[in-house]
Amino acid sequence: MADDHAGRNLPPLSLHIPEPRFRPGDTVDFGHFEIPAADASSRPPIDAAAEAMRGHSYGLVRVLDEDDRAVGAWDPKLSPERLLRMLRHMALTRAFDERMYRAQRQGKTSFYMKCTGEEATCIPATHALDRGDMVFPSYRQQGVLIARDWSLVDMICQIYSNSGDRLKGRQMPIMYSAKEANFFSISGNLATQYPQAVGWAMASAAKGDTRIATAWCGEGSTAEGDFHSALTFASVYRAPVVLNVVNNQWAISSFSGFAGAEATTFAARAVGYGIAGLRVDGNDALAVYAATEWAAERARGNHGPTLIEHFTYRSEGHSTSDDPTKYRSADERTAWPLGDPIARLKAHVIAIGAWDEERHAAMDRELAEQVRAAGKQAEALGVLGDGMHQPFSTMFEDVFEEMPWHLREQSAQMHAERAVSGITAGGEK
Ligand SMILES: Cc1ncc(C[n+]2csc(CCOP(=O)(O)OP(=O)(O)O)c2C)c(N)n1
Ligand SMILES: [Mg+2]
Repeated sequence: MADDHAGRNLPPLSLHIPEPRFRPGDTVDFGHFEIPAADASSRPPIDAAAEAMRGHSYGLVRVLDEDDRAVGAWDPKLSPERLLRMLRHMALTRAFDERMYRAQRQGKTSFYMKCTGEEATCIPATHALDRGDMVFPSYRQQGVLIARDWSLVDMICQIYSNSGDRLKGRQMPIMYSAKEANFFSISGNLATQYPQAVGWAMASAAKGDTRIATAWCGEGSTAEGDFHSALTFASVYRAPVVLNVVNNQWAISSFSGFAGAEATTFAARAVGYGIAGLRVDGNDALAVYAATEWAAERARGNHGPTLIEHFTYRSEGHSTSDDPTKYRSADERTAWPLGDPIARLKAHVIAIGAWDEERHAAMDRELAEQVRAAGKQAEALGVLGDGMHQPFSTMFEDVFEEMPWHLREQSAQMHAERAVSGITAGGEK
């Protein structure tokens, strides 16, 4: 066949390869990032048509202004008691992260992930939900468990895969599961929690229940197919679900541009699916509370799902296995213009006269001691660095109510082979 383009002297096709603005050693300037005024965003009625909310997918819902005051239509007007409880949960999460990070460095566990700088993306959200609402978290939402006053000892036993670990050492450290806290098991397979949350929400509606579902994933994870099929189902059936995207701008060493951030916002994914989208200052605890409250009320009133993008910054490495100095400028953290979420909430409660530096310092000391004591209690039940604390045979249990023949066979074979190697059935070595 003749080549239609022959002789037309067209330029060769090429691809656009995204490149982050700053690399190690670069001077960081976030001047291109326009921050709207804290009172700039309107608060639509909870039954607003999705298309009327287009602007909210490209704007930035904010509440705390430059003088640390709560302003504008989104001010959730929380009591000082509620603000201080949120502040305490955020500070406890940071203290927990600090200690567990050090525990990993001391060889007590193999792996840990911090959420430093992102505490406001899930703790105020949890405060705005009902305790019965189901949470489908990613691996960086330890703050949800802490905001639901879950036992720190239980969390650390899981991190140490010790004899107190309810999950019997079968999950990677930090992949918690807490049914009583309505906190679904964390999976390392990115975005799987999105279809699960939408499915749970649809089942809740099908049963005529009143509980809604929520999910969190990172901005990088929005590139997964699961994210998109979940949004289709959520839109078609108007599932009662709140879908959170934590845009911390990094997916391990890949910057957000590889998930589409150069072309549009993550909240704007909602526009294509015909659902409500809100882009929120993820370091403003009051804005996150207000957005979640709005979306939860919308879902509970059968007005449909909401996609919330929390714009924030991953202050530290992706995990204890990562070294961010290799791929991004060290100045990004300090130059990030939306500040630190704990410092901002603290400044607000001080500005309204409900708190002061002395009480904050005393609280930090108390929380560090609470985490230390929980760590000691968990350590008494063993640490991962000392070897296995659960009998091998448990690895075949608990999936089926009655163990099927092929698992019985595999279990017997394992015990036989270990016996040949001179290892006892429950032995750890
Ligand atoms: C399906 C799948 N692909 C790849 C990975 C490896 N992986 C683990 S975390 C991660 C980065 C995710 O980044 P993001 O979604 O932005 O979340 P963040 O870590 O920033 O919270 C990748 C690629 C995985 N766990 N699952
Ligand atoms: Mg990310």
